[in-house]
Amino acid sequence: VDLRGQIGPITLSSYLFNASGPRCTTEQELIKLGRSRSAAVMTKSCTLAPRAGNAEPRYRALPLGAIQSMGLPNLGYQAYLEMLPRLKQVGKPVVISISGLSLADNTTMVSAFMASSADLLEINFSCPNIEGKPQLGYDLTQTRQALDTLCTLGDKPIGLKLPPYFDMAHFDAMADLLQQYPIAFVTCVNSVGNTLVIDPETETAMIRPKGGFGGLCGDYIKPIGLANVRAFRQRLPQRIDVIGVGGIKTGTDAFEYLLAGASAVQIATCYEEEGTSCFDRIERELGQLLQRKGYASIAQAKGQLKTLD
Ligand code: RRO
Repeated sequence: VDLRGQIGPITLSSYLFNASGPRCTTEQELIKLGRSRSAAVMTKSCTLAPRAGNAEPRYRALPLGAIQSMGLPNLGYQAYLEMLPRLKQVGKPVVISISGLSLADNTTMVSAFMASSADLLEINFSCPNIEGKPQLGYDLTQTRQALDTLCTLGDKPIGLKLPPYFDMAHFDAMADLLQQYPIAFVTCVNSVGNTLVIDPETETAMIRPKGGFGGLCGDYIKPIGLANVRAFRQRLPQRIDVIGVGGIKTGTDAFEYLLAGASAVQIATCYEEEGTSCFDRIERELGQLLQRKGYASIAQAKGQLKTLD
């Protein structure tokens, strides 16, 4: 079975790679990803300056996923620029995630990586965990302003990491805006922002930052991710790939994203919990499932979801 995925002009050796976030901050972690079955190396979102992130505890595993408010801990964009030649030596696409705290910061970083050996840029419009910084993707005017600038900075393919949307009018409005720009892909979805998980025994919030509000991840959000992939696939032109993320931990989960129209998928919480073996395992499970169903390739099943009317 041909399991190759696609992101814009780049063909991936398989359908799965790591999401920005877990275990992709240090050079050691990124080299390890490079040597794994992950089809690409995705970096933790970077900012202009290095950041330690929010106070701990800031990540808690839950029965069906996790809640976290990491607060953008990263080495600063110059460290990723500097290690890029060594990351590239592993011989697979390197995707740089960029999450500036302002449009000026994003402009500086996108310009710098446009002149680097990075293969793709994923600009994060959806971090929910920085106090005083609303998720850009929930503000159409600011999203337009950002794209007006960021799309003029170079020819390298760029994509956007989007927050989850929950209303058809919001899918319509964002898709209508995005198709006016030369972007190569969108990644759906970031964590479901500003959720609250309570430990009833101790009567306490599970994480410290922001009074316990944090991004919900894992199994809890798979139906939200699937809906966002499907809704954007139905609305965007074919030149824009939709990358799926949210609650993928088995080959069957990846297959559901494939039916919804994902060109590739990213693994976050499962990779955090299981490590790099998740890429081999899920790839094998997906291959076996496609074979059993008689599909010879990703392309044959992509977007083929059936509905009941
Ligand atoms: O670092 C984080 O707290 C974080 C980021 Br930048 C993001 O985009 N999504 C998320 O769930 N956490």
